[in-house]
Amino acid sequence: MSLCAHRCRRFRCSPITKSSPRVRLRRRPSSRWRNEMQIHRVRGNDLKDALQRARRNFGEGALVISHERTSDGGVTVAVAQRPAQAGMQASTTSSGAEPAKQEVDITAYDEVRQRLAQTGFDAEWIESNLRRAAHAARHGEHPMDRFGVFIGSEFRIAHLPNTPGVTRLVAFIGNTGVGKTTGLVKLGARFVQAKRKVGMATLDSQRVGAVDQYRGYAEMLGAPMRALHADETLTTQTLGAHGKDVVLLDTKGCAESDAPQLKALHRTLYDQTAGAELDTFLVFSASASRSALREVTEAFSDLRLAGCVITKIDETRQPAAVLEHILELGLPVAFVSDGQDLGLNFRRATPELLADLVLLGRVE
Ligand SMILES: Nc1nc2c(ncn2[C@@H]2O[C@H](COP(=O)(O)OP(=O)(O)OP(=O)(O)O)[C@@H](O)[C@H]2O)c(=O)[nH]1
Ligand SMILES: [Mg+2]
Repeated sequence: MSLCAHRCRRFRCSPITKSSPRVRLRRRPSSRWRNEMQIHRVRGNDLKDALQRARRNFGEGALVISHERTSDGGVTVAVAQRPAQAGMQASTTSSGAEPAKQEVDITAYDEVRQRLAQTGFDAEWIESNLRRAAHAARHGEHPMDRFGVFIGSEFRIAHLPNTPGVTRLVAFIGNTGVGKTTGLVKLGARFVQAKRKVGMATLDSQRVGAVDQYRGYAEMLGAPMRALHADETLTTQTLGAHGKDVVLLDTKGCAESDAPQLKALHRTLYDQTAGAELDTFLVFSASASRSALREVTEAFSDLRLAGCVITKIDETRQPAAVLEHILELGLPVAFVSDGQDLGLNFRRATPELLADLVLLGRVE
């Protein structure tokens, strides 16, 4: 087993993917919800293996609430654990006396605490998450390993369906200049490399130069491109989606003014029976402020999002605001972009990569 840069052993704990990839934003879960129940997702080679791991990590009293098969043939189980149970489990493995009342010891987590402060997390977030991580610690586990695994498994990873005969319309939405167009082109390059039939379309047709820029990228990828006007009905025909595996739909920045049009787009596409499915991803810049993140999320809160993309992680060593925001929303992460280069720097999100971001402020 290898150690990653923050001494987190790669292991098989990962966020569960819901059977339906689309999610509604979970707006600010109340602290009551958080305090009542902890949900953990544990992955194993098969159901038996996953259950054994869950039992080992979270105790006999943890309640299995769901299980599902993953694309690589494994199984992920979701288990619920009440804080009292977690406290009991932590203490039974140590002294055994007064289990539920005993406070978990986090004095060994100073190095983790310092790392998290450097990445920009605030003290309250740090202490509460250190406690949650420490509750499920196993004997002899290094605090950095424990926290890396814990926090990686707190993120949800976006599911990217690939159904033969169904065209996926992948739309990137978000604030101006966050990297929507660049991200779609990088994604397009991955699809082309994987020999998928790619189409491109843009709703950003009013801004000077935007259509020409996107057309240039489409030519570079060898993909046909459609420029759509704001009042155009968005169908598989107008989007040029027929016969394509995927159509990459660019949108214009400035969240608030896009929202009505995108809501109409969702309605139009969901009403259609033609084989096309829309996956909308909200794009966040890693250096965005907490208020900007809240604003854009609010603007699109009625949309059914498939997940989010984090861009520009190369521009900051303190991505705490965006990571906290995503965790709070429970929004699945699809990709992480760390550079301007179109051919590189667009990675599929994984629990390990997100743990790197939390603990190091960068990906390795
Ligand atoms: N450093 C860095 N720059 C990026 C990244 N992604 C995009 N950019 C740059 O950010 C700038 C804006 O990118 P765009 O893709 O045009 O952003 P957009 O969201 O489409 O912008 P609008 O269409 O104007 O709303 C460009 O200079 C990109 O090269 C990234 O991951 N890292
Ligand atoms: Mg753009």
